[in-house]
Amino acid sequence: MSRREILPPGIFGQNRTMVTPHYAVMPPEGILESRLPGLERTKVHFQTSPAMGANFAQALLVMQQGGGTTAPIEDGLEHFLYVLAGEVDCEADGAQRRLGAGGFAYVQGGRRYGFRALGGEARAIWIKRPYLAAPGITPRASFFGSRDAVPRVNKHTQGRNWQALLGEADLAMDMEVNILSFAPGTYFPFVETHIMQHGLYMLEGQGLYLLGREWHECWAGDFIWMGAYVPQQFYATGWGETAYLLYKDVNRDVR
Ligand code: UGY
Ligand code: MN
Repeated sequence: MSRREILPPGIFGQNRTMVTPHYAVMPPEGILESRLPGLERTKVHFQTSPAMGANFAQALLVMQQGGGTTAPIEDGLEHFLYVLAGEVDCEADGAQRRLGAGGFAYVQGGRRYGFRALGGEARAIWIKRPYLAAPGITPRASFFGSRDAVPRVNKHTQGRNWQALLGEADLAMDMEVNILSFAPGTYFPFVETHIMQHGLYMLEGQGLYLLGREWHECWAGDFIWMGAYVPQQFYATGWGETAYLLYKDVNRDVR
């Protein structure tokens, strides 16, 4: 009997999953599905939630043809929906948009919205959290956008570009969602340690992620949660461009 036949897969030598109080690395195959009332023909693969220590929830939604919300969502939270594949018909605050891959919707806290995969199976990243109001600040209204229409900005590091899907330094927002892209071999100029948390979904490519004191290998489809202050650094490997979708809580004081 070969070694492969006697060992269950993914236990010795090849298990990349790591969940600690400060961060988590989760390859997609181990993230089992949930079903939720109000979502039909939709598998919800929760990647993080307050149960992990996160100040937001993030899930991969896999919607069958015709799947999605059965009635408008009204949970008091702000939402972000980013389509990875397929087409999703979304209605938010009375406006409608068919979102293809790279299309997204931001839904202002407490506003009604819904979505359906009418053109076949669709996959999307779903982020939600309570909106943190701030004195004298008017919250931003719901809006739609698309990855292609958001400028790629090179801030400082050669080979590393930002797309700020929800804008940047907008005090009306308490979160950002950015796409960071890396040319092969690119790495951060320093190890970051900051108060903001992250939810990271690897869109394309691969690399090595430093979290705390350990390096983790990450591939497209993986999820990473980074808690506040976790030391972080990324080194893109492989031959093509690497990109990840990155949630970040911003613009609010300690409470
Ligand atoms: O903006 C950020 O905090 C980003 N540079 N962090 C990260 O990619 N881990
Ligand atoms: Mn960071």
